[in-house]
Amino acid sequence: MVKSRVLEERLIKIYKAGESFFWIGGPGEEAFGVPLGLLVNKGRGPEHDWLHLHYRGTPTLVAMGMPMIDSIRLMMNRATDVSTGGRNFSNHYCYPEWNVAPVSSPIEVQYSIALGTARVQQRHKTKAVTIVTGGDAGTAEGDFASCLVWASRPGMELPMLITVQNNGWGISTDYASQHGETHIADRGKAFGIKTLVIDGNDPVESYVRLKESLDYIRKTGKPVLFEAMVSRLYGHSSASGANLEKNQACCVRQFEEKLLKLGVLKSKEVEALWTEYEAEARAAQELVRGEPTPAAESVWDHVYANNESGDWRLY
Ligand SMILES: Cc1ncc(C[n+]2csc(CCOP(=O)(O)OP(=O)(O)O)c2C)c(N)n1
Repeated sequence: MVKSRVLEERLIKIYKAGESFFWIGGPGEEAFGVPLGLLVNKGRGPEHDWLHLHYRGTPTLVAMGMPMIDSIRLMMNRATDVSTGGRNFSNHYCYPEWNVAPVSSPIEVQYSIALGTARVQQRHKTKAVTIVTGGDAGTAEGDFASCLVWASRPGMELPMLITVQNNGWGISTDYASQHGETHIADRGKAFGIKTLVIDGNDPVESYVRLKESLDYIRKTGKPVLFEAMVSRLYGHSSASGANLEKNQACCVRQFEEKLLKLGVLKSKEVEALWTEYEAEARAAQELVRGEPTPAAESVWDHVYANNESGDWRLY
């Protein structure tokens, strides 16, 4: 959680220093995103979990082992960026080797795209799960409703962990003025989908409930609609300033205080952790500064699946 937070705060500094064009990311969602990343059955192909993340997915990928420098290369639009070759913006990751689908800028389309990989997993009779994430406001889009319909057809249920990270905002529109339902997860009940709402600022609760849900999906092949209440720690994006919102709960500091009180960690160890990750992030930024931006000829790369064999029917 600390590693992901330090990385995201470094991305914001890069934006504020004028070394990037735009920032959007996941600080405030570490207590949900990190447990999710730790629980993924990571790999390529239908035997492994598929991830259809949105633009707040850094904590999940850091927990899966993404090096900090990958995120910084994407942020600084360098040709060395493994996700998009420097052609997309922050947090728009893509890792085919881990079944991580490209993050989409149009919100919510990932919920209907995810149905496809879940259907493949079902057809291959694997124990793998398709995981899809998104925010609360986006659930107003038809793609979210389509996802609930197709994931729950009787006898054809799909192995999907459908998550909503509810931070109470859609840019500047507040949750309370838009939702007649008490919880977004309640919508799943109409489709017979197992639902739950959790405190996404508590990493222990997140881990336990995510594990239970993934175990249930692997066992039954049926979907779960999982709503995690989270913070939006630096506002929506750089478009709203990317400044620390002091009235929002900070899951990293809260968990740190808990571990200090319990004697699991000493304050010196906590300090060392922040310092070590800060040094790693700075060194990565300095290295990336010297790397080239994409050449004009690469403009069509990654528009269609590129692979060595030329066969794009990979699955
Ligand atoms: C189809 C589409 N409509 C509108 C936008 C502009 N937009 C980007 S983020 C966003 C708000 C999303 O809010 P929410 O789903 O709650 O996620 P959050 O950003 O709060 O995590 C909007 C409206 C977009 N990117 N795509």
